[in-house]
Order: sequence, then C-alpha cells, then structure tokens
Amino acid sequence: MGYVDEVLEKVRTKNAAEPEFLQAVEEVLDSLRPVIDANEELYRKEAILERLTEPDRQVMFRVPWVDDKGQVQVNRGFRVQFNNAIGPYKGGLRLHPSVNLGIIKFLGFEQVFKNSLTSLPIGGGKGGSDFDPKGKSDREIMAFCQSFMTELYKYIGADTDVPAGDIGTGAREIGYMFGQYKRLTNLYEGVLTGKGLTYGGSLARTEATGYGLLYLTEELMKCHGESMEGKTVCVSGAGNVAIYAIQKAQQLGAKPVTCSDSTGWIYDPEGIDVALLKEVKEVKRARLTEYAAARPSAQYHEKKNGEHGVWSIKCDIALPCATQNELDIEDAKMLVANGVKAVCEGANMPTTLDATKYLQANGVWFVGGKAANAGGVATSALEMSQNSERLSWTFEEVDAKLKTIMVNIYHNIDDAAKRYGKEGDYVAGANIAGFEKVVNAMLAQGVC
Ligand code: NDP
Ligand code: 2IT
Repeated sequence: MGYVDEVLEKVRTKNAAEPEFLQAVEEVLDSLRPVIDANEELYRKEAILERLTEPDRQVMFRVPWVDDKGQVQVNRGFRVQFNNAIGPYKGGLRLHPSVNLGIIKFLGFEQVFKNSLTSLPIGGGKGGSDFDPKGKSDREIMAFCQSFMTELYKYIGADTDVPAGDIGTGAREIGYMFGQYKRLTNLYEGVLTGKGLTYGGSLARTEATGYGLLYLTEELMKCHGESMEGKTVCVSGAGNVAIYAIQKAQQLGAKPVTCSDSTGWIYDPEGIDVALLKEVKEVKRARLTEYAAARPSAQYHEKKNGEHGVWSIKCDIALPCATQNELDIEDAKMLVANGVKAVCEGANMPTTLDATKYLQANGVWFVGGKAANAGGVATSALEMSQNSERLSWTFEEVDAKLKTIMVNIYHNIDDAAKRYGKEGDYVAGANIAGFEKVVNAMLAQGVC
C-alpha cells in the first residue's frame, strides 16, 4: 500500500466519529499524491503525514454561564492548536449549536494550509463552542464570552495562538472576549483579531474575506479571458463573508442576485440591495423575511430539505459563503446545467467531495476555500503586524495588500498545479502550495 493510503487508513480508524475531519483530510491527502510519491521515502521516514494529521494539542472545557432568568447554562468550549511550524496558531472561533470536536478539527486542519498560502507567518488552529448566539440578549452573550475566555486565556497569547471570528463570532463577541483576556492577564496585546477600530482592530478586516474572495475570483476570470462586468452571481449566506462578497461583486460590475440564511433564501433579480441587507443582518440581527418585506423585487423562499435553494438560479459565478457541505452533487448538476463558469468558496468546505469532482469534470473553474477565502485570515495577520508595531494603516493600504495577496495566491496555486501536471486543478494546486511551505519548515525543525 502506498504511503498516502496507509495514512488515510490510520486516520479513518483513529477518527471514525469525525466525518467532516475525515472529509477534509481525504481531500488534501488525495490531491497531494504526486508530491508524496516524488518524496515517499523521506516523508514516510519522517512521518510527515501522520504529524500533519494529528493536532499539536486539543483543549476541551466546560463553559458555565447564567442566562437572563438566573438559570445556569453549560456549553462545551474547544481550541484545537493544529500546527505551528510557520507561525503562532491562528484561526477563528465558531459559535454554533452544531459545533463538536470533529468540526473544529476539520477547520483547524484546513487552516494550516490556508494560512501557509497567505505567505504570512501564521500556523493553523480553530476553536469555538456549541453555544447558540441566536436570540440571546447582549448580557447573555457577554456572560458566555467572559466565561469562555476565563478558560481559553490559559492557552493563547499574541505569540502563541491568536483566535478571531467565524460563524456566530463577530466584533461584539471579540470585544467581550478581549475585555476579559485583558482583565485576566493584565496584558494589552494583539491576542485576538477582528477587534474594534478603537482598540487595535484593523481597517478592512470586516470586509476582508468577502473582498478577498472577489479579488481572487476576478483574477481567475481575467486569466481565462473574462471579466466580472455584467456577470450574474449567486451567493449563499447572509453573514460577514456573504455581505462583503456581494458588495465587492457589485463594485466590480457584477450582479449578485441571491443570499440565504439558515431558514430561507432570497432571489432578487434586480440585484441584492447591500445597504438593506446590512441593516437587516448587521444592525437588527433579523431574518431575511425582513429584507423581502422591504424590497418589492425580492422573492423569499423558505428553506426546504432536498431543494436547491440559491443554486437553482441561473448564474455565471457561484460563491458559497454559508457553511460546510451546503453545495452537494445535485446542486452541482443544477449549476452546470445552467452554464456556471466558476465556483469559488467563501465558506470553509461548502462543497461536498463528489460535487467538487463533478464541477471540475464539467470544466467549471473551481477554487476551494483554502485559497479563495484566505483574505480574512491574511488581513488578521496584517492586524497582528499593526498591533506589534503599535501603528494603524489606512483602509487603502490594507485593502491594497489584501488584493496583492489574493492575486498572488491565485498565481501560486495555478503554478503549483501546473508543476505537477494538474493544470486547472486549483484544489490540488492550493493543497500542494500550502503543504510545501509547512513541510519545509517541519523538516527543518526536526522531530516535534
Ligand atoms: P456569519 O455567522 O457571519 O454568517 C454565517 C451565515 O451562514 C449566516 O447567514 C447563517 O445563517 C448561515 N449559516 C450558518 N450555519 C448554517 C447552517 N448550518 N445551515 C445554513 N446556513 C447556515 O459567519 P461568516 O460569514 O463569518 O462565515 C461563513 C463561512 O465563511 C463559514 O464557513 C466560515 O468558516 C467561513 N469563513 C469566515 C471567515 C471570516 O473572516 N469570518 C474567513 C474565512 C472563512 P443564520 O444567520 O440563519 O444562522
Ligand atoms: O476560516 C477562517 O479563515 C476564519 N474564520 C478567519 C480566521 C482568522 O484568524 O482571521
């Protein structure tokens, strides 16, 4: 049995109850075969793949907090520090009832390769909790965040591990967590990114993941002789990534016509009204029904299992920006039948493995999340730099750096795919380019 299959077998046995983690590992190891085959003896001797698929450490802890009725609630907290070969652990905190260890491990594993692709010195980690922020008062959110940080602070630090936002964690939650970290440690340091602008946050971090997704998509289109001008774009999600993806798509002359949340989706043939979407989601924290109520051109559809939702709308470019496994094989067939040209992932692992293969086999330009959504964490690393030098850069400076990083990522993954005879396979290109840097660093640092 070849080295890749041997390790895959071991990973499946050891992590049988973690389907999302196995899915992420299978995608990466499978696409690394040409690189592994070329260096099999060395990598096997050094147990490179065993080391890459086992987190440095994983912390799980109780998070007790008191709700508005005086009732004590208990959630489970997680931080998985996956690999710090190229820099301190870096990655978001997800607050969603679906969170479990396997989900955090898949996100942490992907983060290692994504962070390497940014070209910045950041290792990979991820954390979160099964806490559901929906419907909670501000006081309840603060109580949870303070309790969460009361345990987490022992394991993180500006040069150790720097968490940030993800699903359910935005500026409000990062603020409460930063305040608690400061009280506990008496340190004012860049221990979290995505902070508010008055206490060390970076301009353009809020916009960065969505904007970065579009900078990469624009470069992809350009290199295939196309532009964004006049293109119809389908976006899923209505959170941080989706909102700023929609905004930048419009700025580049495209027409985003959909968005969605966990209960329903919008088709707005006149193009999404970003100001209204921001008001509904960022200010009121309301459902998309409120968007539809305020916008005559919008059609609202309840989410129904087995239906294609936003992927049933004819488009040139599809940008899944909600959550994992939200675009399956049936959705992929629908997109291909409707003539989609490009699919670029704003979310982490939103496309199932069979859907990815189907899109690629049908000539769709497909860029996975590790490359396409790396703009968020890249800008977090720029926030870390600003915190270290105790300076703040202008919006234009950060945005220009973000654009350069995303354009470079596209060319790096394109080149890596070509080097291994996989031209146009941007999934393989991203995994190979991300892997090479991390493995070089691991080999140089000895057995650890
Ligand atoms: P938000 O919490 O801001 O928004 C998430 C959106 O996705 C909401 O519209 C939410 O709907 C929807 N959603 C979440 N979970 C589900 C689910 N299980 N089923 C259906 N819809 C769901 O998160 P972000 O925009 O920050 O994150 C979106 C994706 O992008 C995630 O995969 C995240 O890991 C990834 N990402 C985020 C980055 C960042 O900087 N924030 C960076 C790189 C990747 P509802 O409100 O109804 O729950
Ligand atoms: O998935 C991701 O890259 C993020 N949620 C952002 C992580 C970060 O540290 O900014």
